Amino acid sequence: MGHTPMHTTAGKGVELSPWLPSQVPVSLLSPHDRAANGTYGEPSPESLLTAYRKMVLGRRFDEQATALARQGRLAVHPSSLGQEACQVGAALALRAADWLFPTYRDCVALVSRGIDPVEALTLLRGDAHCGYDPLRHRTAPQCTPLATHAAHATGLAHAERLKGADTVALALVGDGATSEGDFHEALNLAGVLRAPVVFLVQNNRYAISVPLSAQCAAPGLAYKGVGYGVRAEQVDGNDAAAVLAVLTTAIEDARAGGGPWLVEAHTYRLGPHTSADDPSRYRPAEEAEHWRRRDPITRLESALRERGVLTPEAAESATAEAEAYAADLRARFAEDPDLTPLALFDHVFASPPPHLTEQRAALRAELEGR
Ligand SMILES: Cc1ncc(C[n+]2csc(CCOP(=O)(O)OP(=O)(O)O)c2C)c(N)n1
Ligand SMILES: [Mg+2]
Repeated sequence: MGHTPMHTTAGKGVELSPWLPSQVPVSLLSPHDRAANGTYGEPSPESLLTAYRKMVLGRRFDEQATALARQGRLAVHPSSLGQEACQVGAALALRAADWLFPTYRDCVALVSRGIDPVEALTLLRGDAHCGYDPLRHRTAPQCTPLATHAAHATGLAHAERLKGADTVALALVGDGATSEGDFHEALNLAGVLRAPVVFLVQNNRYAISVPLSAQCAAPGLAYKGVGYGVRAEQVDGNDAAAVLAVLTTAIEDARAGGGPWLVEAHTYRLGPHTSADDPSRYRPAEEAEHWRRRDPITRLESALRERGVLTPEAAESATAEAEAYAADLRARFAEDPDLTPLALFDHVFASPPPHLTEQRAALRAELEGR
């Protein structure tokens, strides 16, 4: 696609259409408007089956993590329930050498990338580090400060291109995070550098208890791209086929030199903000019910069954695989982690400043009972 930025010249208008998203979200499983689907080819039956298995696995993992939080084995759990199509789509659209920049919400994206589930939950278990090796998995630590990782993704994408690699970076961002200054700075820089970075906004309608309408007046979050020269699209975020198709197009276009993309996925957080929240206090039950009927797993499952791609045996085997995965996670969480307090100082500075060296020595002396 590769659009070149055009600036307004006196007396001449600017053709905005190349930058703007489709008027209605792209949907392949239940298309409202086929024109909106444009050039996004339907993913292969094999890749949709893979997405289905990973979504079933991801949901079971997520339910298990919520249970572990209730048992006090995790400090808290920000569930991905309802957002599996976005997170699995993101993981599957990336190549192994690409980089993922996730938030606290995105554990299902982590395990879908092949990160060990115990490692994916390590941070929430009270460890100071992210639990997995970011370099090995080409996955940044889960980011809790909203949107700061959008700038990191832009910087990494730009740096990789300077090194001659064809890496793409994908940053997962929440709807609330698109109101943060860091998000706008990252988009601006990405547009100027034409960095190979894709921002996927999981618009789940809420930033904790704040509905989108109370914190953003834009006609849609995808429209935030045009102001920065970032190509934008919007997609039905509960339609795994559409998410996979749009993200694959965006990622491959960015890789080919087409510049950055902003993709808004319309979805819904079916559970609480975290295991410490009660969403019934701020959102109507009918709203959650409406979205429950658009469950991304049920929708993909029905479509694949109708097409004869998913047999009852294959569905059962996906469920059995997910059960075994959860059982293994439970077993490995039954023991307390072996925390090493001194590790707090690792991986922060290549050459630690003197005051940290001193603090490390003091902690060591305390641990040794000196
Ligand atoms: C810079 C910053 N400000 C405030 C917070 C507190 N906070 C944590 S999650 C959250 C809501 C984020 O909402 P959204 O971006 O929509 O993501 P979601 O939790 O819905 O996935 C807020 C305000 C934070 N983590 N970082
Ligand atoms: Mg949100």
